[in-house]
Amino acid sequence: MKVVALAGGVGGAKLAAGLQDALPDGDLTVVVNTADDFDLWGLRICPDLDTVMYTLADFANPVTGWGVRKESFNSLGMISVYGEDCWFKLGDKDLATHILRTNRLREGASLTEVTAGLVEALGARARILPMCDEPVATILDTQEGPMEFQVYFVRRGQKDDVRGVELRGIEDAQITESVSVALAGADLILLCPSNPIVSIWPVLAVPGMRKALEASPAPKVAVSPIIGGRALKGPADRMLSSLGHESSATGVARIYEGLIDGMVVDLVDTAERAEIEALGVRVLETEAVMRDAEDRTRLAREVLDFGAKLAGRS
Ligand code: FO1
Repeated sequence: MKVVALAGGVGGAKLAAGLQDALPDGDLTVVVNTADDFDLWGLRICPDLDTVMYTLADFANPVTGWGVRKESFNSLGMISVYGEDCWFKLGDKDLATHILRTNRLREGASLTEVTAGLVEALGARARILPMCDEPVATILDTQEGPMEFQVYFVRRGQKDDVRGVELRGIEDAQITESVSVALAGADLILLCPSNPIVSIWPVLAVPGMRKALEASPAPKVAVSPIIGGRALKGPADRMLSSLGHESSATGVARIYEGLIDGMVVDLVDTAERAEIEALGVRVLETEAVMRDAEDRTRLAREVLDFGAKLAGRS
């Protein structure tokens, strides 16, 4: 079964790792948010792409979910000796990725091509595609004024209220040939349990993406990142509320209304089933928290079975 999963960072990467384990090699394509990419000290940093890539290639730091495991920070220490503010923790091994990516981009390769090279060298068993090749930047409207995503997320610890979201550069982006081909050949399309506002929405907002998704006859299934009203990780719950959505699985289903055929919710949210089904979305209730590799693979198998059932019905 050919599966395309739309994903952001840590939550999306976890489900993608389960899918990679549950599917035959080569059947999984992950389309990743690149709207939280940014430049630091002349290097192009793509946090979500790297989180997915490191996770699927078994290089990820298991504690943080981002960065490389068994990492050291000597270069960053030296950069701070030069007086720089090292608020974004780039490890020595991780730096190699950013140096090579930046160099290859400067030589003229596309982000899709550069990512494919990195993924192949690291040995992930899935295809990992950026949502687009053009730079897009998430700029958040906060009480402190417009704020770049990584400044909000890392430097200021997600403490600001988000009143609006701008995807700067999105109008000049376009769906890539690789993403188009993957979506056209998909038997199942998944929206991973990533932040619906700043991880999945940028992917959906790439010009041509909605049309390609709607043109695909494959069932589309979202896995709720909100469990019992709370985000397992990150600021998705507070962001949903401050932007006028409900911080619940139903709130997420409403955001995806018209696009998804199915939604996977945690057992603690079974009371929401009727409300979600009223949106024309079928519901799978299961244990949706992924604590370890076993959970990831079990959830992935259940999501795949659910998708296959939906495909059979349509
Ligand atoms: N997240 C943090 O909370 N603090 C960091 O210092 C940090 C460094 C970092 C370095 C490389 C990388 O690929 C990711 C990194 N992240 C860090 C995670 C990342 O910025 C966020 O999790 C995502 O952008 C949100 O999806």
